[in-house]
Formats: sequence, structure tokens, C-alpha cells
Amino acid sequence: MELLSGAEMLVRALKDEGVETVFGYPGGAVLHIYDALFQQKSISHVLVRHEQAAAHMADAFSRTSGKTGVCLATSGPGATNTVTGIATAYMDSIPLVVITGQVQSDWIGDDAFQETDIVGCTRPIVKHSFMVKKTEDIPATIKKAFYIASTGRPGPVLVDIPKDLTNPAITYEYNYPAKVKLRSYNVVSKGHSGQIKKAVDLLMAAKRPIFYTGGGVIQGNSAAELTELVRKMGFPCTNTLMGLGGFPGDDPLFVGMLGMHGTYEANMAMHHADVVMAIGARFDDRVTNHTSKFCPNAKIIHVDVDPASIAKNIPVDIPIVGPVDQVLKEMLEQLEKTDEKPDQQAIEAWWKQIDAWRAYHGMRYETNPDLLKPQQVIEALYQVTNGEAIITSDVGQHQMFAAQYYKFKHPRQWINSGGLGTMGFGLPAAMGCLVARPDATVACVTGEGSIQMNIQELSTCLQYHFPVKIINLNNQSLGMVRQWQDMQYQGRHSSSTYEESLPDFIKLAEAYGHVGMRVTKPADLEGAMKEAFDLKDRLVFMDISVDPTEHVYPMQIKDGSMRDMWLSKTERT
Ligand SMILES: Cc1ncc(C[n+]2csc(CCOP(=O)(O)OP(=O)(O)O)c2C)c(N)n1
Repeated sequence: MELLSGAEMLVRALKDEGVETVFGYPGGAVLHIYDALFQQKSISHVLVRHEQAAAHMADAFSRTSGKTGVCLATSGPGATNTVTGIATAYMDSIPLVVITGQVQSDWIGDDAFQETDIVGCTRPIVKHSFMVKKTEDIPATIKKAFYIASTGRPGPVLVDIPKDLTNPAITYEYNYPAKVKLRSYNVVSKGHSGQIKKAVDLLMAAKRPIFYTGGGVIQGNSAAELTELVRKMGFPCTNTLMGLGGFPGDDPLFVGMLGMHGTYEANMAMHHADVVMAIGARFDDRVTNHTSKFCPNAKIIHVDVDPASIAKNIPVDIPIVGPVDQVLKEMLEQLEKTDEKPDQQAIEAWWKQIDAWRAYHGMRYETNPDLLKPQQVIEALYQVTNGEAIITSDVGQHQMFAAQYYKFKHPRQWINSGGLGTMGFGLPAAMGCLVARPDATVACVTGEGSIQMNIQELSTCLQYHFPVKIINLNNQSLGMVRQWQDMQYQGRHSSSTYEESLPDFIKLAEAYGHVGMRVTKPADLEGAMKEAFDLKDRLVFMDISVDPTEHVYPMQIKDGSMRDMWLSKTERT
């Protein structure tokens, strides 16, 4: 019989769940836990500089590895600092277990030092939460937390543990449950075969079909099945911002990202489609534009593991609830058995139309020999990394340029905050990626606004030798805000510029012990990028001056349909 304290049980339970790294920051309420971590070797701990970063690192670790990320914070301010990270993971359905210390049980409700009702604070942004009441419940609670976080539609689970429950002086017998029993939580394991058959029939009869796929394909580990299905059918495929990499970005069947900043051809094809096969996507407002004008002529098939997502924003004709990989596998099996073939003539005509749309816009942008365009920087990044780097981003124009111009070939290669749109995500995310894949090349595409939201993590990067390549598209402003102000507020740049107050990022990087590089001229870009990526073991902060007046196009016109877009500053559909 093994007797362990609550803190030891927690650490042992994490080990039994296969956890190798915890991202966190200590404080009074978690000191027993930190002491237990100190006295073992199986789990390593990454000490961040701000708890928000711990949550983002754990989240990106999960996005890269497919495993559940774990972060740890103390009560009160430590716990509240994780809130943005929890909401980020929640919006993108990322499995995360967030462990917070709480004040000792008999002080709860007394406004004790560093007391916050973190379970209450986070209730709308977690998949589930636990406040542990008894020490001996810790192992089973951890088991449940991992199970809930990672099954069905994944999401963050919070476990709040009062300090007295981790007291090293009180020990209990340790048993880690082999199975979880949760009465009111049932996960669908299989899509309905009859519905899958209906979908196959509809796809076979389609004349203008399109696959529209999202983050559910990535999280559901079904990129291989999707790719096989799309190639088998020969239909166009578009990905959401979260779905990029779910289908190879360099495949001719790929028509690019869709939605607010999607390609002309993807949005046009969606608008004119007669059958839309939506997989692991949630008809987000950044995709649909005005819902009443969305895909006016299409029959819609929707595959999703979460029944609550089906017909939430857009009515669907054939709902299929189930894990995406299983549903796609069954669909492929049904296709093997059928003699039906897609309508070849109609599909050829459809491709002709799509190719014409592709040629019409082609993601063109104007260049200038003296001034770098942000699009050029992403294209150079793609070349230098051979399209194989893991790219994280922050939020703004740079994020959209990265999504548009880096052709993601693999799932889990594009790591960004799509749902919440969290500035400050990119750098800690890149660090989390490197913990998951230490040998990968990881670049963080950011803006001078976003990078300053978690810039303190440069210190963590030095401590743990995270050789992130930071690609700062420095446009001297909160570019995306400025773009909206240009387009909707007659160019009144209210609080979107810094009036000469930006730091010298080169000196800043050097102050943190890293390499800084400044690029101001188009002619220097490629050489500088090569130099930066050749410094394999070093963090390099590339501060790249780009045209501050550049906008992201295409851009859907508010309240229009998907085909209503600005294509440049002066040209609209
Ligand atoms: C935490 C947070 N605050 C505010 C915003 C609103 N916002 C969206 S994009 C943006 C500007 C981002 O500027 P920068 O990081 O410099 O990127 P750029 O758009 O210039 O590429 C802002 C303020 C946000 N997404 N996240």
C-alpha cells in the first residue's frame, strides 16, 4: 500500500496520465504541489513569466502534439491570469487541464488573501470544472478531468484544489482509477450509417460541390481521411482559418481559406455551390458573412462530433453527429462499395469556373522596390522553411497574411487563436510547440502590437533554450484596427498608432540574451531570413519593416453574402 500526500497524488496522477511537462508559475496556494514536483523526475516544469503564457504554452503543446496540455497556477491573481488562455483554448476546442491552487478550505468565502472564485470566474469558458473537496478524491478527479478534456469536442477543464488538501503531512492510499464513469457525459463513438449513405448519395449527385472543413478535422486527427476523400471525389476543398493544414495547401484541389479574408475563388465557390460538405467546422460568423445570404442554393451536409454545433448558426440538410475520423472512414468504405460516380461533366464545368475565379484574383498584391510588403515576407518565410515549419501567429493583419500566403501542408502545422483572437498568443504558443516537437523549426509571425502582449516570455525562452524565430511584421501600428478605421471611419486612426514610442526590438532581444535582426529593404529580406534560420539553436527576433498602409484582401463586405468582397482598396465584387 502506497501512502501519498494530496500534492504527491496529484503529481503521480499526472504521471499516470502520461504527462511529461507542466507549464506554470508558483505561489502560496500551490507550494506543496511545487515541492512534490521538485522531488520527482518524471515530470518537468516550465517556469513562465506570466500565467497567461503558461495556459497558451500548454494549449499550443496540445495543438502540436494532440495530447492534453497541463498548466498550473496559484490562487487569486495566478488563477485569473490564466483566464484569457482558458478562453482561447475553449473557443478553439483544445484539450487543456488547468490546475489552480485555492486558499485553504475553511477560509473559502472569507475574502482570504489571494482568494478568487476561479471556478465561478471561468464557468462560461470551460468544458467542465472541479473544486476538489477531499484529498482522497484527487486521483479520480484528475482522471475525469483528462477524460472530459480530450473526448468528444475537446476543451479546457479546470481543477481547483484548496491548499490544505495538498498538505504533505496528511497521506492517503493512492489508487489511480483505470476507467472513468460519468453518468451524464456520453461521447458519441460512431456516425449514423444511414445519414452517411444519404451524404454519399448527395455528393454523387452534386454538380457544384465543395468541401468546407475546419479545426475539427485537425483536432479529430482525420486529415488523412479527408485528403483521401477529397482526392477520390475530385471536388474543391476549402479550409477555415482553424482548418488549415487539414488538407494539403499545395494540392491543386485546394482553393484556399474561405471567409472574411478567404480567397476570391473559395468564397465564390461556396456562394455558388449546390452541395456543401462541412466537416468539423462550425459556420462561424467569420466564415458565413450574413447568415441569411449564406450559400443560397446549397444543400448542406454537416459532420461534427458536437451535436450542439449542428444547425446552430445555419440550418443543415444532412446532419451527421460523430467523430470526424470515424465518419470519414465509413464514408470511404461506402464509396468503395458503390458503383456510383460523380457527374464528371458537371464537375469539369465547375472546375473551369473555379479556375476562372482563381485566375481573376489569384491573391495578387502590388509590390514596391523600396518598401517590403507583408505578403512578400510570408512568401519568403515559406521558401526559406521549405513549407515545413510550424507557424504560430498572434492576431491581426500578420495572422491573415500568414494564413493566406503560407501553404500549410500538414495538420498541426498552423497554430493560431482563431476563435477568441488573442493577441499575445503567438510567442508562448511557439514555445509550447517546441516542447512538443523540440526538433521542429518554429516561427512566430507577429506584429509589434501583439508581441508586446507577452514579450516577457523572451526570458523563459532563454532559460529553456527555445530557438523560436520571431517574424515581426512591423507596420508601426495596430494594423488590423487601422485597416478597419481606414475602411469604416474615414481613416481616423483613433489609438491605433504609437507615436514614436515603440521599443528598439533589436536591443530588446539582445537584452534578453537573444539575437536581433532588422530588415528594412526588400533586397535584404531573403539573405536575412536564411541567416536567421541557419542559427538553429538561437532565438532570433527579426524586426521587419513593412508597408504600414497595406490592407488584407480579399475582405468580405459586412452583412453581405460570401461573394460580396473588397478585392483591393478600390475594387469590389
Ligand atoms: C488581447 C487583444 N486585444 C485587442 C484585440 C483587438 N485587435 C485585433 S487585431 C489588433 C491589432 C494587432 O496589431 P499588431 O499585433 O501590430 O498586428 P497587425 O494587425 O499590425 O499585423 C487588435 C488591437 C485583440 N485581438 N486581442
